[in-house]
Order: sequence, then C-alpha cells, then structure tokens
Amino acid sequence: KCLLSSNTRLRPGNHIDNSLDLWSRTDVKTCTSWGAPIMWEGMFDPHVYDEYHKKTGTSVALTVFAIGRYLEMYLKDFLTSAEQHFMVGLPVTYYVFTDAPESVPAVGLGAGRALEIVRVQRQERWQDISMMRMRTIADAIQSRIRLRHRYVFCLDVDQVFAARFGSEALGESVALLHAFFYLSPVAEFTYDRNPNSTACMETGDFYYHAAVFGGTWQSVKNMTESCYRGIMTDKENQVEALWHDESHLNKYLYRHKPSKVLSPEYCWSTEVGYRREVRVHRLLWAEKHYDMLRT
Ligand code: 2GW
Ligand code: MN
Repeated sequence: KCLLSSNTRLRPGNHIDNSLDLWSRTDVKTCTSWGAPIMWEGMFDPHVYDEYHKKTGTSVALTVFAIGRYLEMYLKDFLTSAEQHFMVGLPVTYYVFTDAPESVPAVGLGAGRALEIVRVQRQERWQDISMMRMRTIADAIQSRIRLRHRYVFCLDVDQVFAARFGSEALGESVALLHAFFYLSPVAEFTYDRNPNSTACMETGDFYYHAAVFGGTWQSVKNMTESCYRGIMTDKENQVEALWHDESHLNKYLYRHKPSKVLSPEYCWSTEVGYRREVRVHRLLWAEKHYDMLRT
C-alpha cells in the first residue's frame, strides 16, 4: 500500500523534469508527503549528478567510528570498498574516529581522497560508544569539517559498499529508510515509546536507519547536537531510548523533515531476502558477531 505511481525524472537540486519518461519508477514510492525525493535506482541519471557536483566543487566528509574490536573486524573492508564505490570522482575525506590510531590499516586512496584519524576515548558501555558519536561528530564538524567540506555523511562501520553510492545521495539533509521497515506500517516501527524519554514518539513518517545519515555540515551539526542533547537529558532522567542514538535521530527527523530520503538500496540487509523493487545493493550490512562483541 505504500507503492505510489510516479514519473519523476530528477535533476540536481531536486528539480523534477517530466518532459521525458526515461527515468522513472512506478513500483515504489518516489516522493514523501512533504515533497522530498526518495532515491531509487532508475529514477536519476548518475552522470548528471556527478557533472553538477564536479562543476560546483563539492567536497564530502565521511565520518566512521572504529572503536575496540570493530576496528580489526570492519574498518579495512569498509574503507577499501568505499574507495571503489563511495562518491567516486569527488574529493572525499574519511574521518576515522578510533581509540587505537596506530591500528588503522593502510588503504590506498584515489586522487583527491584523504583519510584523517581522530583519537577518541573508549566508552565502557557499547550503548555509549554508539550514542557518543553524536557529540563527537558535532565537535568534529565545528573544529575541522565545516572549513573544508560542504557535505557530511555519517556511517556505521559494520557494512561494505557493493555498488555506486554516488553524488545523487547528497542533499541538504539526508536520511535512509531502514531495510527491515520500509514496507511496514507506522505501528510496527521500533520508535521509542517510553514517555519518559525525549526520543518518545507515537507516530512518524518512516523508520530511518542511523547507519547512514548526512547532509550539509550545517544540518548535520544541528542533527547531531540535538540528538546529543536528548541523549544527555535522558541520562539525567536515568532512561535510555529503545534504539539509543537511532531513536533520537528518528525523533529529530520527524520534527525536521529530511530534504532527501534514500531507499534501502543504500543500506541493504541480505537477511530481508529477495525484493524485486530493490534493484541494486549499494551498501550491505556486514555479518554481526553479537556473541563476541556485546558482552
Ligand atoms: C556496538 C555494539 C555492541 C558492541 C560494540 C559496538 C561498537 C560500535 C564498538 O565496539 N565499536 C564501535 O566502533 N562501534 C561503532 O558504533 C561502529 O561504528 C558501529 O558501526 C556503530 C554502531 O554500532 P553497531 O553497528 O554495532 O550497531 P547496529 O548495527 O545494531 O546499529 C544500529 O543501532 C545503533 C544503536 O543501537 C546505532 O543507531 C546504529 O547507527 C544503527 O545502525
Ligand atoms: Mn551497524
């Protein structure tokens, strides 16, 4: 029931050009109720976006955290695959936040691409490792990213790029549909429902996945600062949102609608099984080792 018909042909800046039918999807919803595009394979011309962003001198910061065992388990594949697929042809700087800078693997980088390591404290609880990212990202935007990059993307490290994750994903504020819930009704979304948490919400638009979010540095700064404030207020009240930072992100994005939404093609899980409308797997969840990690 969430499948809407549409014939949209997207241009950078979200200008819709209906003059030709070459770029369209009729099997999925391609536009939110507030007019933001939902990016599915087949509804945009990648070259048009790439040319636009090359011409306008777009530069992208990609933040990723690799703390404790996540460094040895995931970082190398994440970075190597990003070099193959993430914003290829544009200047990209990886900001790797880690408690073990000396263990960051050497990865060959393409022209215009750089990697910076930022040392961070390791938190005792894994929930805090995940939640503290909001604070750390906001600080890094303020101290360095905003001076050099127009756009910021913030990703989990436990995933691997498998196909183009390109400049069509850039926008003012960008959120991702969670692969488990993009067809589910609101009642099934795993929002925080505890009225004592600042992340509590009874209804919403979508269930967004915190493994990928981004936008201009200004909007990502607002997003992460606001989520961090919610997390800290909850701590003072001795509550923790159901899905930690992800619950706070969902609350923020309900109040501040994203200007662009990414289909689950941008972060797919093979656990979901085959879905005809998912034409490409651009980024895939890596295998979880909860038994080893969440102890
Ligand atoms: C996290 C959980 C359990 C044990 C360890 C960690 C952990 C996470 C860690 O030891 N080191 C570390 O660097 N992290 C970072 O936090 C890493 O970048 C990782 O991708 C991120 C989020 O943790 P992750 O990927 O294990 O959580 P998921 O895949 O279940 O993520 C969703 O829910 C999280 C909140 O519980 C976040 O919102 C995340 O963004 C969501 O994708
Ligand atoms: Mn993850």
